[in-house]
Amino acid sequence: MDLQSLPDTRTNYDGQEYVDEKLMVPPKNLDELIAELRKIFEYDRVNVEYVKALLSAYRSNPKDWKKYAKFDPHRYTRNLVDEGNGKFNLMLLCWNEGQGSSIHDHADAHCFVKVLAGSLTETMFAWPSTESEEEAVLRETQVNTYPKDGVTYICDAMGIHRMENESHTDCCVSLHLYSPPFQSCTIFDQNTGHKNTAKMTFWSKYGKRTPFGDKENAPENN
Ligand code: 2CO
Ligand code: FE2
Repeated sequence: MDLQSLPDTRTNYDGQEYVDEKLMVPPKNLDELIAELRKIFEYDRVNVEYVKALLSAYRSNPKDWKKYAKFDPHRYTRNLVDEGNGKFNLMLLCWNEGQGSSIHDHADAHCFVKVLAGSLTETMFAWPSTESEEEAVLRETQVNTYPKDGVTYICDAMGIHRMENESHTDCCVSLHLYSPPFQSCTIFDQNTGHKNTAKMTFWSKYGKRTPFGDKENAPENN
């Protein structure tokens, strides 16, 4: 799928009805948001700014998403909400106080994030140099904290990142859309730049705990 920001003209484009953010109708609830996302991602090219505007326009309501919000005391959880007719994976990530991810890429996919509760801190890093095999500390490029209803976007061209709930008192819930869907990513050691592959797993799917013994439920190490 060729998913990209459009040039300024935003014309001659097969997803015409989903180009102009000013024509976007705010979704009243999560079901309306999902219905709209499914329509948008039917097209081969998607306007990243339009998707960000749509996610921003949805006002988080815990009634909509609480059935997907499952926490684990030891690591953040990934909870599948919708498979977007094969075009994307939409999921709730649940972060207890202090929980965070490793530093990772997004496997050539596009990643949209909307905070539903609490706040989430993103630290971005430049890709480690591929020219030398020498160990090197990853170079930090940006740190941003997104509050409830905040939206952000990343793809591999922009760098790699770590996400964490830095709060000592509040948990965080965030909605993530990945297109195309992916099942593994590359993780990086901050101090050396060394890489590893990490399998991505779901703690629950459609509100139901992924069964024990299911290979899908192997420990997640991202
Ligand atoms: N990409 C991580 C994951 O899907 C979460 S950080 O936000 O992109 O587990
Ligand atoms: Fe990520």
